[in-house]
Amino acid sequence: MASYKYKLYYFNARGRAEPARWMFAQAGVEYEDVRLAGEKWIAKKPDMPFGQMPALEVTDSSGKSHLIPQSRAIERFLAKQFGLAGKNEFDIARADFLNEYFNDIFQKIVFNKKDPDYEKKCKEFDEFLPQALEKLEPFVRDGGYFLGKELSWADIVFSVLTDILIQVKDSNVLDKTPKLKKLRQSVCDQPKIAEWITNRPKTDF
Ligand SMILES: N[C@@H](CCC(=O)N[C@@H](CS)C(=O)NCC(=O)O)C(=O)O
Repeated sequence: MASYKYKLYYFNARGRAEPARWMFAQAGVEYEDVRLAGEKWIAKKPDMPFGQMPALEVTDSSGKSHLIPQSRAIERFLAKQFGLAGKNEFDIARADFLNEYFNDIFQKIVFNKKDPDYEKKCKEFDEFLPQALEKLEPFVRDGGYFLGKELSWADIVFSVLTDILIQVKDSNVLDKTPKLKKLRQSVCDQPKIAEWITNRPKTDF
């Protein structure tokens, strides 16, 4: 593993930065968890590629710093650094395509209660979600994770996503997909991830 210094910039929320935080926890790698709000965010926004967060600042051994925006680019980068990307090119592609599908699910979650189409979108999501989970269930391999016995960033991103699903839907959301339920539990039971979940800052989302 290259010896880099990491700073992860995001708001004081789990949101789109949380999978990266779980990956740091699992790898046991130190980083600065920078949480910006108000004036501090307004001052920093112009420095952020695309004016958004999360962004990961990586300082290499020569002191040069590299700013990586976009949550999934950050996760892919960390997956490669931490040995969570998959061991061969097809497993790497499998973790990639699963993560694209998780993002499809994430983007359909209706967070904004003030949206005039809130009820309609919630209804659509309620119909979509069980079908999406059913489609994912066969992708859990015999070893218990999406790539088999080996934990990957796909398992981590999925488990963070299910946290949100449990919060916005209900705690039984995975009851009809036992393999996914077990996978999530195995990820949450990883000692370093469990420690992060217990000690992380408490935020609404
Ligand atoms: N596709 C980007 C989306 C980033 C994004 O939407 N960031 C939001 C927070 S979740 C943001 O920075 N909002 C503040 C702003 O746009 O000023 C990613 O996955 O990182």
